[in-house]
Amino acid sequence: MKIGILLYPTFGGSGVMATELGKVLAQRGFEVHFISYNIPARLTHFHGNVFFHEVSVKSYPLFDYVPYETILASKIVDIVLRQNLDILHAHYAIPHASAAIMAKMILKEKGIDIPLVTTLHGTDITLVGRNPTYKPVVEYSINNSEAVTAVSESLKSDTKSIFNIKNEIDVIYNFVHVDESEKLKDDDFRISIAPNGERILVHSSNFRKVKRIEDVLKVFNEVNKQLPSKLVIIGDGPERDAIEDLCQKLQLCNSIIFLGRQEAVYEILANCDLFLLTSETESFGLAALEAMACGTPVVSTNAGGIPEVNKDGYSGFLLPVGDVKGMADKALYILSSDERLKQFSNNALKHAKEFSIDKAIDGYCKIYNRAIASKNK
Ligand code: GMT
Repeated sequence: MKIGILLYPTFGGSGVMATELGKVLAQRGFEVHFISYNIPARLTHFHGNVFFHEVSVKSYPLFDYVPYETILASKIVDIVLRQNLDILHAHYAIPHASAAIMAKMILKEKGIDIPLVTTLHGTDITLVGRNPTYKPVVEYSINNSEAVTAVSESLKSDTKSIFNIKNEIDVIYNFVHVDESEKLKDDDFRISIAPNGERILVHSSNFRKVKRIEDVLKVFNEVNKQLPSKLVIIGDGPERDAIEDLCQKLQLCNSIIFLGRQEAVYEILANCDLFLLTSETESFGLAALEAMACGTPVVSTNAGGIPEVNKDGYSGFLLPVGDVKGMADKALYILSSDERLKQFSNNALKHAKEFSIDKAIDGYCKIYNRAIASKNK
């Protein structure tokens, strides 16, 4: 089967998942065509059966804003015709599903009826998509896709309550690679970050307001008062300056290490003791699952789909959004005993295995076949 995957090429969860999915599909014999304005961040090596098509964004003096969606729709038409694609899979409704809908209409006039599968990732529904500026287009795109998937039950239910949805939404959880964590243990990392044997807490995100990174610092501050610790922060984004200012204000700069964007995220996560996820809303929380897959337990908020990923009292703990004291207490509970930390680490790894690649791929393959069959009726 030849599939066109439309995605954001950045380190955001939707782009990461779309790239990982494409790589595994390619291993299983699919011909995968990634279509985006840049090479996907997680496409770091050569993979057989994988092709990348760059959407080149050309400006014109008349445009204050380049019409990316129009350029993308034209590119999709071009690639479907040239490569003879069987199916399109859009990750994130805006603008991927909507551009694909436009491409489908153009292709239909040429006698090609290509099916579209749209995967909703979260902010395309909960933050951006529900905004009246986008809502009618997002709703139309969902209702005119041959199949729609959401990455959690929570996101499915949000989508149904925000929009007037006429078709089925299947839930396919995000997946994770779990076989590598032991191989990634690295004493040099621990010594360089925590030379005096401190515990290492970690957070990874794109530094957007929704992540409430100020709470990560506040939780860490409480933990550090009682148990000498270090905090590693992976990622970058709009809130970075504000967070670095807060770090200074709390006089924590000697204990917090900002690593910026990193490719080898698993290597870092596998050598930390506890992951903090303080988000206001999160449809799934892929960052938490990646930590768990590295044997790192998670203290998180209970927002959105996070409870479907992090099991309270088992792989970590869930607390209400903004409950800094509660999160700090639970972090201290896990970190203050070697035995307990080991138990939570084992549980986290075990629970991460539930989110297997095989389950997700089987789910997507069924949906691709169903979408294609709907065209042959
Ligand atoms: O929130 C992010 O960091 C990025 C965002 C995205 O669209 O790339 O992530 C969303 O999709 C991820 C993958 O499915 C989910 O794990 C995240 O929970 C979701 N983010 C939100 O809902 C805020």
